[in-house]
Amino acid sequence: MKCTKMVGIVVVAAVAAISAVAPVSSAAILIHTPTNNTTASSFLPTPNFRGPTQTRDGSGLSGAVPSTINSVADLPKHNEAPEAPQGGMWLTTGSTTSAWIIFDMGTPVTFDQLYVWNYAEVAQANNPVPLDLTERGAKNVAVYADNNPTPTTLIQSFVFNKANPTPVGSMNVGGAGAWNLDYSTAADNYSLNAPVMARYIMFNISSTYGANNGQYIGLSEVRFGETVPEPASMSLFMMGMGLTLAGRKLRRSAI
Ligand SMILES: [Ca+2]
Repeated sequence: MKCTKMVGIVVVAAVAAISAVAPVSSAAILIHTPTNNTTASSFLPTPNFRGPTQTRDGSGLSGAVPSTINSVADLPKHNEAPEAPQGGMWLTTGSTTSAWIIFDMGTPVTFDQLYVWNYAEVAQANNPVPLDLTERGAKNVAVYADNNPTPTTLIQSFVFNKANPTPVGSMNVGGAGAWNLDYSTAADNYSLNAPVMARYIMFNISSTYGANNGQYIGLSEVRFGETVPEPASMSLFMMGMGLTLAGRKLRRSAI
């Protein structure tokens, strides 16, 4: 009888200890990157090339995109020097009031999170006054997704935030070519009401934040997230379950 009590105390203490070290948050997010087969209704050609694949190739990002994150804060920022906006973003041709971009994931993937770095061009080198070209960012966006190359299944509609670039370093407005600072823009996170499994994902963009400098529409970078149980907390949970079951068995044996 004394032995049974001791076993019970040890098991309870062990389970309590495991619970104490288990992470509070039990979710991690897998990041899915579209393939290079990403297309759009239009894009600026060379020499100002801003093709749709520049939303999936990491261009403009300050670092590599992790394969797993815990929150949007784990994603790198988009850094864009005003002299070289063609390096890292997608932009339609001008006089465009709506646009679409279709991401081919290569194979059906499950996603329940969108990560969007909206269009973050700040100014042009030859302009004495900075133009707010973040107005070109996608605003009203309907997300379609299924396994058709042109998806027809409406999943959910969003209002994307306008990019909010933060200057890196001190502002220099000394004249042409003097916009020599970088701008840093964080990703925004939008959650779907329920997970979706699809190969093709389309953003149908019906508005922007303004018509500054010719009514273009663009995005800087996009990723899709899949919320999954944290493997570490799952194994700790299983260990706890195992100890509890072992304790019950021992108690039964002692009786
Ligand atoms: Ca980019």
